[in-house]
Amino acid sequence: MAKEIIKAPDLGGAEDVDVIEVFVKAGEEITADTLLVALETDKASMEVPADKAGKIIKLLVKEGDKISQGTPLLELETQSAGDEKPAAKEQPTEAAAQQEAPTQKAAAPKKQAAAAEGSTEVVTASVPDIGSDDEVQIIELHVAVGDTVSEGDTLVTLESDKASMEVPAEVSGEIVELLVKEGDNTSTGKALAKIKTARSGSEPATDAPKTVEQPSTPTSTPKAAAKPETAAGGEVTAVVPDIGSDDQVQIIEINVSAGDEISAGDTILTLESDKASMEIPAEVSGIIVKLLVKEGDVAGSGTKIAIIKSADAVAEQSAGAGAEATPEAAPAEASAAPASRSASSAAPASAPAPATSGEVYAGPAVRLLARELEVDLAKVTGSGPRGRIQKEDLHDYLKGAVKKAESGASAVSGGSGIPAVPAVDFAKFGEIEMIKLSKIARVTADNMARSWLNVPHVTQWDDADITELEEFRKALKDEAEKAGVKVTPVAFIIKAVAVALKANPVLLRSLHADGEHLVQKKYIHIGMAVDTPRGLVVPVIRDADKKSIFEIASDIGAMAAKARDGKLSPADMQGGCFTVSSLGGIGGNGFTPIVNTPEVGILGVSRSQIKPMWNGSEFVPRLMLPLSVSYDHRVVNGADCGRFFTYLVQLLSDIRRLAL
Ligand code: CAO
Repeated sequence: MAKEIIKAPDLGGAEDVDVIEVFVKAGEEITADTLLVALETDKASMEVPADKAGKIIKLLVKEGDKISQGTPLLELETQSAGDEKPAAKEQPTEAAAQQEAPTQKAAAPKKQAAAAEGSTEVVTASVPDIGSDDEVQIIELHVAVGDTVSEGDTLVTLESDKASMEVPAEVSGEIVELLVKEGDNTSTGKALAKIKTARSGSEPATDAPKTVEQPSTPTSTPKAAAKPETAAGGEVTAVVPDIGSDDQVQIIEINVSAGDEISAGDTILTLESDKASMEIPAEVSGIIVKLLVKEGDVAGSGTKIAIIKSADAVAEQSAGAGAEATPEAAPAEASAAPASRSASSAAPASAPAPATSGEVYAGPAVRLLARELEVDLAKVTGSGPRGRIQKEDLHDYLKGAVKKAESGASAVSGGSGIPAVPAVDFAKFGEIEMIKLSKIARVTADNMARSWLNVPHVTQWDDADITELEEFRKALKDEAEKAGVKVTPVAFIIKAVAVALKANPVLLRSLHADGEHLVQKKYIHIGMAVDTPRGLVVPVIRDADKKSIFEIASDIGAMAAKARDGKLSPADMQGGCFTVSSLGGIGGNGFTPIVNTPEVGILGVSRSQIKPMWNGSEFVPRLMLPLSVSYDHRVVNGADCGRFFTYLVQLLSDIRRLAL
């Protein structure tokens, strides 16, 4: 056992980087690759993994802090030296002098140690030409020391702010040493791992490890587009830059349209090979006059992809030209461009923001996972700070999609071919905050949508005269207190509902899942909607027809308390035949409750108020309780519900009838 301070690794030279998320907490046991924090600069976001296993004693950073290389992140109680990842020693955790030692230097002495052994030789796998001198991040290690790899197996995944790429092994053999770890930065030619490979008899033994030349793969990171070709009229032709191979790769997304105004660096399109995806940025600012390729086409280094009228040319044109066409006779697409831009700017404010991968706010690990799972991150709602997409958001999205697919519903529309509600970028209109839905809220949303889409609802209204009921209830106050219960109107309502259901058993039916039978329930369990800080829950009061008002009042108090304390068990919420949803304690004149399917009826209770009622000779003040009942018209006909409801209103208006 030893205490260590885990510090921020090399952040690619960035200083004062924002900590946007802390993934761990004090007391937590972590492994050597647990993600600790997410960081963000104005250019990129990155997740910092642990390099040691152990128990977190104390966190030394919090969300919102700014950190640089070497900033202490947390205090860790490590188990033993054996828990460390081989590359962890390169992570700066000790003195400042060590922090400054670049990882590549740390790898150098290890090369000496990795000499040829017997009939095997050790070769060093390194980063192939990635098409630029820039550093890229290692976002995933696909191998561990001791793994056997075949030629072509992926060793690591690299990611820049524009592309990701997998680096394959050039030789088959056993990984004897990893020279990098996740989160490290690397670049063309840098060593990644040592692979012990069987030497064929004809090959000379090599004492010194050799650096394996990686094949040129279509996985380069085009940080800057190739110089565009300039044509007359200030138009330039954007081309695919050198992608590190002569291969043609597929265009998987076009990120702009003709008429779009773009800035240098904006992504024009995204290419994807079997090993990498890369975004091709514009080299100049201006207006897209014409796209020369479409999604699904293939492209390679030098392929012409778009004609852009440079910003300078646009400015000159609008300064110099009147209403007439420009003398250089811009192509039709060019003159159409401003028109199509103004058309798009006239689109309604609520029009969905175009979801391009460039607009997605997610860290490299999430992006990688999304690619593996073939999830369009633009469709995933982020719950992290400032809407950042986290791994759990991706999982939630997939779970939802699978659930909807399994229930035969459309993933985006809720089923029945109903058009999807478009996503809106609300942040465009003002400050927003993303609030994660609680599990209860998500379940409620699913249940409500399922009921609303499946159940043909009818809602009927009436007022019950509860003047005498209220007088009686108030008279019971002392007695109820002695019995240790609070009797609100809801206890009477649930009792009256139970009696009315017994007299009208149609409302106690459910459609059988086979679609050919009705299930007639011979018990009367009433669900009661309870509003809690975590969302709406519906505990069930069993055998309400057999219980006294005090017993029901006691059940209401107990169930409501359990619900608000989050202590309801699944059994507490199962088996209901009919639901009562009371907003009487809050207010309102009436509402249309949604049937809690597979139940077939639900009563909505609003707030009672004194109203002038005609008694045959004069208006008298009476306390009237607004009620609404919604029912499933597949099972309950209007007349069935009418009889039930009228009887219920009679019971509440004359509670002596409850005793009949
Ligand atoms: N008219 C006038 N006053 C009423 C009333 C009515 N219909 N119903 C209740 N009240 C009064 C009660 O008598 C109580 O008054 P006092 O404190 O002066 O005695 C007060 O309103 C508060 O009642 P309550 O809400 O604490 O208790 P309740 O038994 O009426 O209701 C429960 C219990 C669990 C149903 C309720 O607390 C609740 O959660 N309601 C929300 C249900 C809901 O969200 N439904 C919507 C579902 S669809 O989205």
